Parts: sequence; structure tokens; C-alpha cells
Amino acid sequence: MNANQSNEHKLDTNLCDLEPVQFIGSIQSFGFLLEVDEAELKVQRASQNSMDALGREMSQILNFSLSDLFGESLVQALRSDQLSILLEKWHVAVQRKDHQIILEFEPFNPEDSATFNNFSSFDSLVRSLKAVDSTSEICKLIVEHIQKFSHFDRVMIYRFHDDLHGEVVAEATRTNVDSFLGLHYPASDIPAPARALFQKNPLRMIPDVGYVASPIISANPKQIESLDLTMCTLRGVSPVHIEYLKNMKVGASLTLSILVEDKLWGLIACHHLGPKFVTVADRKFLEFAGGFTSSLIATHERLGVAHEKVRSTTLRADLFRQITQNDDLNEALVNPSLNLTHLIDSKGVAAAIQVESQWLTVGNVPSPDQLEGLVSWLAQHRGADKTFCSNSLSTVYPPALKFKDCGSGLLAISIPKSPKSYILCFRPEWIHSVRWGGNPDKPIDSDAGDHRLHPRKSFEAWTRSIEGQSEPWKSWEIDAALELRDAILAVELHRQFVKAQKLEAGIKAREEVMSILAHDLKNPIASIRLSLDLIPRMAAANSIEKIAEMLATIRRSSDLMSHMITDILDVTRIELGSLFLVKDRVDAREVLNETIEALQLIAAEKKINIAKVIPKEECIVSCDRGRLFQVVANLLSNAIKFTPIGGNVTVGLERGSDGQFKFRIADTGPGIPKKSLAYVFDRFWQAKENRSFGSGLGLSIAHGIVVKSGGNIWVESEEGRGSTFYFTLPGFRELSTFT
Ligand code: BLA
Repeated sequence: MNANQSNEHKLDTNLCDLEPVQFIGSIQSFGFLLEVDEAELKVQRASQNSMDALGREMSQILNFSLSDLFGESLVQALRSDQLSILLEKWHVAVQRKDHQIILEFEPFNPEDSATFNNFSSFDSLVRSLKAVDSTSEICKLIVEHIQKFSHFDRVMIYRFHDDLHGEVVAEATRTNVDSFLGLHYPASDIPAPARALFQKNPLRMIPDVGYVASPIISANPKQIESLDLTMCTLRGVSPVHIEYLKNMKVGASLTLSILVEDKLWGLIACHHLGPKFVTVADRKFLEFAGGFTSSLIATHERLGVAHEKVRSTTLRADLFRQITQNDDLNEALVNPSLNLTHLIDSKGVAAAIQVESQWLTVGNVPSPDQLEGLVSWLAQHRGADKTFCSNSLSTVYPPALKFKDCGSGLLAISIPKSPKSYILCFRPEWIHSVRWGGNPDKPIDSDAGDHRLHPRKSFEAWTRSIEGQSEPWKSWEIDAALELRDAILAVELHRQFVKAQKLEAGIKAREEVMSILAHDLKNPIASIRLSLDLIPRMAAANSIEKIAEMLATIRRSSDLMSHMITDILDVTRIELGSLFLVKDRVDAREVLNETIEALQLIAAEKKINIAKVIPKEECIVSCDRGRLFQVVANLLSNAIKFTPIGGNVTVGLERGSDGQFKFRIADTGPGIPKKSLAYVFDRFWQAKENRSFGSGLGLSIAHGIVVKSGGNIWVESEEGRGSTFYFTLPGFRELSTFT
């Protein structure tokens, strides 16, 4: 395609976009059109073909009023704001704009009027549903529309609760018809087989409770099994139910199922006080409306659950992070700022986790003794369950009555790790009253004495207050509990793995240490032995001076040994993560001065000058005083050791901008070869390379102590110019003892 062509193409489309489609000035001729003014309903404009349709000249149409042309019925329909009007053989579609009304007339076949009415009713239902966003509003609109459409005396939405009892959650009645709104009915009013039928056949019509049953007769008199009437509209009605409806003063009923996620969520129940038959066409429409209602409610329920899930997933992610970061699982779960109560409905939830004989809790929970009792009951009766939940704990566990204020509801998560470990979430008592349609304890009337089942006679409202119950646990909360349990198990597993790894590393470290020990202790032991061997000879020679020399050697060697053993223990502790520090408020200057003093003699022997670059004001760090001394002594004695006679060693200390303190120990020794720099703090490398003094583990211990104290250690060195060791320690904050 060349540039020219593409331009032409562009021009074409631009022209298309200029087409005045809505101002075309004519209509298609499968109908005719009039425009009237709103005030007088006089014709302002008319399509040419209206002359044929109305059998008038145009001059007999323009400026004529609608009542002249069509009589009063159209005028009345317009005055009552109808947008779609049936006018004998015409359908009239109405649009209003700027005080003008456009009327479009199309031929209409009166036989289509039933379908037309059904769908315009449905159309208005769908329009009004667009504006609502809660399940209860949806239910209200549905019953109103179905009542208007079907003319039943009472149209209700009957919603099943988890325990299968039900509640009238929405209702539309004709005037002067008793209301059942808000009443609850026991599960036995609609037994399981009747509920099961609604899963398969969504519509049940009983047009007349006084109907005469017509038995089914078989050609084969021996045939015993009955015909399966599950999908049959004509299916006869159970006599118990007929009696039930009569007691309720209902003459006819039509019931539609509401299925949500394949579960019977509720029913659209229509009552008529007298008999009432609904035509096949209207039933089809009602069935359609019922299916529509089901999917609408399902969508809203799903949205609600999705919303809660997003909320709980975010919280759960935060909680999991906390669990993985905290060494103590229990603490992580009862942390005041973020804990289980935030994950599983915040209203009055409390968690208690058993740690040996102690309970860590947040919020209102039963006493430790009560918790103890509950946990043994759980272990005994619900031991196999991953979670256990109840919103009426005292009905299964009567001792719970004692703590019903805080624990009428329980959601327990079992952690299989230790013999009995549970996370318990409690919900407080929720006192409320329920109005029942008749006495819910006596759904069956047993006075008749004819050995047949009879429903109760009275449906008078029966109010009962509910105690010992909490608000029910939601399914997503139980899911969240299960997921939390899995996460805890994963974290625990990981911890055990790390522990095992550490143990393995510990064994390895100990083996190495033993071999170093065996090797390095050889020298001092040998010299002790030699001295001991020599002492009798010296004694024989009466050489007291020599004996004193031998004893001094023994003393030195055993000091060295003791030093080495201490170092090795330290390295092992560091390796295993069990080095214990007593963090304190320490003035680092004091420790530096003490160390310098302690090593002054050795330095003086080599004529080494120790320069101090230390601030005048206090330098308070958070650390273990003895361990800080150990680190400085190690670095300083190394510096003295490697500095030639008459050289210089500098000890420095300064406060960094980040609140940390930086220590510096510099020597003018030979420096560390570049290739070795990376390894100076490495235990393996040191042990092998630095046999010349002590265990050779000093730097690796210094590293372990500094890191554990929350600081850093590193070295800068240039061959021939000396080395400088640096390390940092956190400044002391009043709260640092808690971290
Ligand atoms: C069926 N019971 C039903 C049905 C409803 C109710 C809706 C479905 C059939 C229908 O559409 O009419 C119950 N109807 C109600 C409730 C309200 C309502 C609660 O309008 C509240 C406003 N019924 C009893 C007892 C038995 C019983 C004690 O009360 C026990 C034997 C049985 N109910 C029963 C049976 C059916 C039934 C057998 C099936 C009827 C049938 O479809 O043949």
C-alpha cells in the first residue's frame, strides 16, 4: 500500500464518521411514527405512511390530538408514564425528550400478548435489579415483581439456614393478607426428600389443596413398584403437606427453587388463599425468573465471599510473615497489633494457644482451667479433626455454659505437633430472639391419635430468645483457619529441618574442633610432660631455680590449653547459634582503656606505642561487656603480635550518623596478603593458617560475637603497610533490652 492509498482510505472513513445516522429524516416502513408535544399531545410530525395506517390525509393528522386519532386509552397510558403500550392491533413504543414524545407504532398480534406481558414484566425487573447491590434487596425486588406478575396473595423468599431450618427473608402480599416476613420454620416442615426434589425439579405447583387425587393404574396388576414422578408437574401431594397448607389457611401454592452453587439456598414460595391455577406459559416464565434469581443471588453471594476472601488473604499474608519471622509461634499468633482475631472475624474473638502448661491469650477467653478442660475434651472427642467449630459450644460440651459470655462459639485448630496443641478462637454469646411460625418444638401434632403424622395446627408467631449461641462461623473463616493450620505446619516443619541441619552442622563442627584440639593441644601437653619428667631430676640436683622454671612452663602451657579450650567452646557455641550474650549499657571507652592497660606490658616489651583516638564524651553501646573486652583484646593482641619492634598500633572509636559506634584497631605490621583477606574470619582457614598463636580461632570468635551483637566486622589491609580491623556495635537505646 502506498502513502496515497492510505490517505484515500483515511478520507473515506472520516466521511463515514460524518454520516448523520440519527438525523436520517425517514423511517423504515414496518411501522409508522408520530411526534407529539407533551402538553397537549398534538401531532407535531408524522411519517408519511401514517396516512395509510390511519386512513387519513396528512392534514387530518398533523396538529390533531392523540385523543382525536386514537381515543382516550392511549392518552391515559401516556399520562401514567408507560413506555410500552398495547393498543388493539398496535404496539406503541414511547420515548420522551425535551417535552416532546416520539411514538412508534408497530402491528401487534393479540395472541402474543401473554409473552409480551411476561417479558415486559421481566424487563422491568432486570432494569430495577441493576440498581441494587445486596442479596436482601434483590430478594425484595424479586418477590415484588413476581407478586405483581402472578397475582398470588403472598409471595415470599424462604431462605435455608445451615441447620436447614428456614426464614422468610422477603415478602410481598396483597393488601389484608397476613405477613409471614421474618418468621422462622423448623427444618422438618420441608423434609429432606421434598428438598431433594427441588434440586432436580425447580417448580412445584399445588393449584388446589382440596383437589381430588387420581390414582395411577397399571396394566400389570402384579407391578408393585410405584412410578417415579420426580419430574412430573402433576405429582400428587403428600397428605401431611396438604394438611399443613390447610392449617396455614393456604388454598394453593407455587414454589420455585433457588439453587446457589448446586445447593438449595432457598425457595420462592407463592401462596394463594383460595385455589389458583397458573398457565403453562406463565409457569415457564416463572421458572425462567426463578433460574434468573438463582444466578443473581449466586453472583452476589460469591462477590460477598470474594470480598471477604481478599480481605482475609491480605491479613493472612501479614500474619504468615509474622509467624515465619518470629521465633516463637505462639507469640506470633497473639501479638497485640496483628493476631488471629484480625483474621477470623474481629468481633470479640480470642485466641489461646497452649504452650506446655501456659496459655498465651488475647481478648476475652475462658480461664486456664476451663481451657484445660476444653482441650482435653477436644483431644478425646475431636482428636481426628483438623478444625472443629460450633456456634453453640454448650450443646455439645455442656461445661461451656460457664463461659458462654466469651465462648459460646468455638473455632479450634489442632496442631498435631505436640501431644495436645490447639489454637482456640472464641466468639461471645449473641443473645437474639427468633420468631417461629408456630411452636418449633412441636412441629408435629401428636394429639390426633390415629397413628398418622399431622403437622401442627397453629402457626401463631412464637418468639423465643436464643442463649448460649454465638454468631455462626462463616465458611471462609473456616477455610482461613485450615490454611493457617497448613501454614503453621509448614513453618514448624521448616524449623525442625533447620534444627536438624544445625544439629548436623554442630556434629561436624565438633568433629573439626576435636581434631584441632587433638592437634593443637599436643604441644602444650608435650611441654608439660617434658617439664614434669625433668622436675625429679632437678630435685635430685637440688636445683630450685630450674624447678621454678619448669613449674612456670607448666603454668604457661596449661594457661594456653585452658585458653584454647575456651576458644573452642566459643566457636562451637557460635556455630550452633547458642552463644549467649548479656546485653548491657556499656561505655565503650572504658572497655578500650581496660584492654589497652591489660596489654600495655606486652606492647612495652616490643617498644610499641598504642595511640588512642577516642571521643571525650560517653560512648554508650549495647553489648555484653565481657565479650566486648574479648573482641578488643583479641584484635589488639594480634595487632601487637604482628607489629615489628618500635612500631605503632592505633585504637580508635567514633560515633556514626546511624547511631552505631565504629571501632578501629590498626597496626603497622606486614599486612594480610590479598588472597587471604576474604578468609581471615573463617574458622577453617584460621585454624589451618594461624597455628602460630593460640587456637587461631580468635578472629572467627570476634566475628561471631560482633554479628550476634548486631554489628559488623571487617578488615582493610595492604601488604607492607599493615592492617586495620573495624567493627561496629549498636548504640544503646532504652528499649534495646527487649529486642
Ligand atoms: C413440602 N413444606 C413443603 C414445601 C414447603 C414446605 C415450601 C414444598 C412444597 C410446596 O411447594 O408447597 C414448607 N411452606 C413451607 C414453609 C413455609 C411455606 C416452612 O410456605 C413457610 C412460609 N411438613 C410438616 C411436617 C412434615 C411435612 C411435620 O410440617 C413431616 C412429615 C412434610 N412438607 C412435607 C412433605 C412435603 C412438604 C412430605 C412434600 C410435599 C410434596 O411436594 O408432595
